[in-house]
Amino acid sequence: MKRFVFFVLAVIFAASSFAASSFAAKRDTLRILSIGNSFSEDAVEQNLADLARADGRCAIIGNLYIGGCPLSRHWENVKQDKPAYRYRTIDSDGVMTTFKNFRISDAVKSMHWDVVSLQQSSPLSGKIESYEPYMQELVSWLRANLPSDTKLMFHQTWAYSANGVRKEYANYGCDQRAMYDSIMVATKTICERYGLDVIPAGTAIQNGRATSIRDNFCRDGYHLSHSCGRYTAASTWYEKLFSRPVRGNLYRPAHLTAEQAIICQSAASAAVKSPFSTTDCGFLKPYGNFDESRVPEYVLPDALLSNDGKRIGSAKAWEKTRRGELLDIFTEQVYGRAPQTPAWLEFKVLEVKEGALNGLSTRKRVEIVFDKKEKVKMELLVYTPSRVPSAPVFLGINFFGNHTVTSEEDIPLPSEADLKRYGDYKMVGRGEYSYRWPLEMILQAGFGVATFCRADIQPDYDTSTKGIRSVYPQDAGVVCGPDQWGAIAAWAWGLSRAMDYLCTDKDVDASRVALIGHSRLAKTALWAGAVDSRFAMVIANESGCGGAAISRRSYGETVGIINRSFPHWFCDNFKKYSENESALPVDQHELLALIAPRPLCIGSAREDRWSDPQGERLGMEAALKVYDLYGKSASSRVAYHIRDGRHEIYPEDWEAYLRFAGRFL
Ligand code: GTR
Repeated sequence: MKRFVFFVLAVIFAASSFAASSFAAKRDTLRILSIGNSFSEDAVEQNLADLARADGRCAIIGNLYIGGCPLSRHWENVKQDKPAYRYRTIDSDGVMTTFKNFRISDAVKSMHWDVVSLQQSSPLSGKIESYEPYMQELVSWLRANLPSDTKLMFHQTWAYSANGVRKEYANYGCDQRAMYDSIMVATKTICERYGLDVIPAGTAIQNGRATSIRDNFCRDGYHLSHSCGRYTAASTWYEKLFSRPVRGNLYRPAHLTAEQAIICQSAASAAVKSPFSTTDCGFLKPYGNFDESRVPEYVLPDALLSNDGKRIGSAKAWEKTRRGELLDIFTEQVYGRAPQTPAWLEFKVLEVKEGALNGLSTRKRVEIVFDKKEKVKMELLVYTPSRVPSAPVFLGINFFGNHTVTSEEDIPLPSEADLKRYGDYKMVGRGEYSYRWPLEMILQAGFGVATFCRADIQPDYDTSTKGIRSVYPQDAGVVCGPDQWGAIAAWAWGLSRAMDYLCTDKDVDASRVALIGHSRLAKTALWAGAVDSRFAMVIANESGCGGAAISRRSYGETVGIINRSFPHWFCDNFKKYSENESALPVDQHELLALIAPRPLCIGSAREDRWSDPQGERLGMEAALKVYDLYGKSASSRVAYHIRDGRHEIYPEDWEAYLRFAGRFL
């Protein structure tokens, strides 16, 4: 088996690989082997070969991958000649091949490498004591087994996002600068000790963080984003290895603007010149427009003009033609297409507790299972007022887990398996977000609350290998392509599945379920309310861009900014409208109109200019046209709530929302 794989590999690399070349003499083609983990995957697997090709060069790449692999384990694998790697190769045509169960020794022998890189796993990257004796062993083994002209290098990895949530971030006091500085000390020491050249991706990322891209280089707090993050690391590898200026290289992946590409290239190039300390590359300009006088002139799409140019003049015509047209456009161009209600759905009531919260509530924990293998299931926490047979309920997603919305000790913490399923999720303390869910106040007002954690449905980073998006197969063209659902559509789908359960709970009046959400989860509440008319009301607190705010205003967070910072929230088609809002076939007032004639409350905070309070209010006002179709009093079902202060949801917001809900439910 081992021999066979080796043979296949040799054939794949054939033409360009075995003509021995010296690193110094022949730089047009470089054969690069990385002994790494997911951080080398981020750096070498996506853009490096393309950058080389755009510059008339060729990078042949091998990445020996084990997720999170530290130097100690690489050395163990060498000693035991363990077939422990996923080995991914990119040949001279840019074709990627994956080999399972691969040995370092086979990869090392498979071709005449120009460069071989080593790296430490990120939790240990700034811990110099963790490098030895493995570095010494690995360097001497590699030197003994590689041709003398192969250059050994060290891949300097990056510090986590400042607000990173990985638990190992604590190794650095959860301080990005401290992590960066210790990586510099460790990599400089190691490179000097073994006479290695450094590939300074860590410094490149840090340089980039001081530009207008800011701390948006990681997709989950530590792995690089598929846009600016990976591009910056690959640019660093390119300039360092090929000794070619990366600035001006014409290759840039989709979703990266020309301006971002030059910033990433500049950050990389500066790092190659000064690998162990940051360089100010400039490019720091206000991120987003906060100046009302710079809002461009725009014309809002007319919600009451159908695709074939007919004027919609009645609620009946709206429901018959126009509503469906707008839903289709939002699905295809903004949020993406979600699968149907699954044929197989199971509700497991895990616990019913009478008299919870000092007697105020009946509390239930309900598991909703979507697939027979139970790969994805969600846990709904439901509070209904004690001894009320059929109560109205607020349904909303929480950010960090059901245990964070309440201090009750008997709500289980997420298990290790849950955290893994969520994708290296930080455990947030019990009750830490209870101020966002004033349960007693809500229950005393006669309402229940149902909530689940966003990551239970879909982790909040750029992945389709976890969460519900990984369960629904990329089949039948339903969920692939540029209208493949993003995380907001996935979370909204989860809200509908929670509703499926609520319809079966006798303590709940399913005709009086109000959706509520804050921020990204307010965008989600709006979309869920638009798609699923079983929801009787929608309350969107500070939903901003992609929520209630008019996109054409380009104020605060813009379509371009949100697409680059959170590429996974919307479908790929939405990327077409970055810096190009006037081309959008819809604007967000039409999303709000899709909720008509049901009650709708839009909430803003004055200091939350990022969410564009004015744009949220204008969105709401422009939606009234559709409510008006339902008669004189219909617009009284729409309300706008604004308070002083910053982006948050406080009990005082809930007071306003409870008053609003009390009028209608
Ligand atoms: C911000 C994002 C906003 C908003 C917010 C949140 O970083 O730019 O669109 O959704 O996150 O969800 O907290």
